[in-house]
Amino acid sequence: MDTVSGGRPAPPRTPGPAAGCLAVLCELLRSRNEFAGPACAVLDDMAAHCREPLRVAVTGDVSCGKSTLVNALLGGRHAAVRWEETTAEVTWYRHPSLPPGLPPGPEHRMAVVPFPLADRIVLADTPGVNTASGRGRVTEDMLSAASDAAASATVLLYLSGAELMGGSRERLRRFVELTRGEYGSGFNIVLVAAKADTCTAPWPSIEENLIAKSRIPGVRAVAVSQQLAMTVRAELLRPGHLATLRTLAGNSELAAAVPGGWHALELTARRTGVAMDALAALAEVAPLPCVTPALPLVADGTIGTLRQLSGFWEELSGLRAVEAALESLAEDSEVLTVNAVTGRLHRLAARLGAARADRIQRGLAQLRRCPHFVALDRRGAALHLRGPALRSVPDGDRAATAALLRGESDGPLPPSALAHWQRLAFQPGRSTEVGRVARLVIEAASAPPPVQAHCSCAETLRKEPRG
Ligand SMILES: Nc1nc2c(ncn2[C@@H]2O[C@H](COP(=O)(O)OP(=O)(O)OP(=O)(O)O)[C@@H](O)[C@H]2O)c(=O)[nH]1
Ligand SMILES: [Mg+2]
Repeated sequence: MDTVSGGRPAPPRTPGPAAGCLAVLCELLRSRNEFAGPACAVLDDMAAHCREPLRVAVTGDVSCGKSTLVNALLGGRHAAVRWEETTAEVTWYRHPSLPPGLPPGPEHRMAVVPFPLADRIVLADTPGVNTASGRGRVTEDMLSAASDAAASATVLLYLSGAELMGGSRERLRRFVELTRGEYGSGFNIVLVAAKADTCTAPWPSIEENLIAKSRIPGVRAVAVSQQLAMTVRAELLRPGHLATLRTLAGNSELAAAVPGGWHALELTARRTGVAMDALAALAEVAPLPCVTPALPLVADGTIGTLRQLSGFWEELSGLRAVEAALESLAEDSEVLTVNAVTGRLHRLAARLGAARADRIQRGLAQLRRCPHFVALDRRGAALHLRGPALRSVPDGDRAATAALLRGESDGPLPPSALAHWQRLAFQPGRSTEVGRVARLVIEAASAPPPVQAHCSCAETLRKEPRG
């Protein structure tokens, strides 16, 4: 992870030049008299959305462990965690150097925390979607087209159990609609099989099942024990925990009782005269199913220090996989953010009536001619290469094509890859998205990357007659 000295995060990264042009459009619209009133706040937030690192919201049912995961990602106990409905508002955790900004909606608040990924993401903790108190409405608003806060986050970390219930599928489907770009979406969703330590099935099979059940192309899934992740990242491990692990590892009767759960361990501990408070202290920081795989490594000396234990549990917790997914999404922050904010602008236009809608549409049409947007179109297509619709393209050809579309390769596309795309571009019966990607690849293979040094969006947009 990128951190500057002292463990502080590197300076925040903005999504990129196309998002910058979209921010200019939002700011110019906001400065016009005809957009005075409630639309101002929404346009302000859209401009901020374009200028901040990737906005990620952690969502899911009440008490599924959202705040625990947020704390693990933040590396400290910032969000309250309890075994009952707890989180009552949306909190956006942001890099200390970002402008303070205004919260995207009522019942949202901002908090400054220098967490490891703060240079690449802004992280929101949210109330559970199915609260008894009704506070989940603020989260549902972020996922519902009718609200100004809809798609105020670009990426969802959606927590569920090992199964994806109907309500969750419907929410995810709506979010895809809110944030989809030209080439479809789903690339901006990470399904988290939460409290995976409580599941008996192997974690990889849970992840595969979630992806299949979501029926959303492009989603990723990670099984996570957030409790273990928080223990490691919030540095809650103490020498006493390691000493208790050694006691368990050195006593075959006790070690055999651990997989049976707390009750079995308690009975055995009482019989063998082992102190219960030490076992309870260990179980508080590490769910017992995560203790089991550590025991042989403690016994054979592979885990001999707190640092080694911490590294082992960090990997086991699934947190690194979540961070890897977020880092990879942050690489596509520009295209994902522009998709989300463009959708927000279209929905605002639909609510504001014909004259103002026309003004917004003219601005967006102008942006589509901007060289940064042409480049972005290609990056969007590169993102689509990761999805299942293009699995027929061999891996090597896919990698070469992605590099070409991202402007990262100088060389020509291998002839085999070009032939593949030519076939896909004009094959009848192909989905329009596949055909569109294929035609973009062919265009990119024959035309140099668009010049990105300068665009005149801001000047052109400013010349629009004032209302
Ligand atoms: N077994 C297990 N329990 C966990 C895990 N993560 C969290 N918990 C427990 O689940 C309970 C709820 O955790 P929270 O993080 O507050 O859940 P939340 O989703 O933020 O809850 P709300 O804010 O009320 O919606 C707490 O008692 C946590 O200790 C985990 O990975 N495994
Ligand atoms: Mg919470």
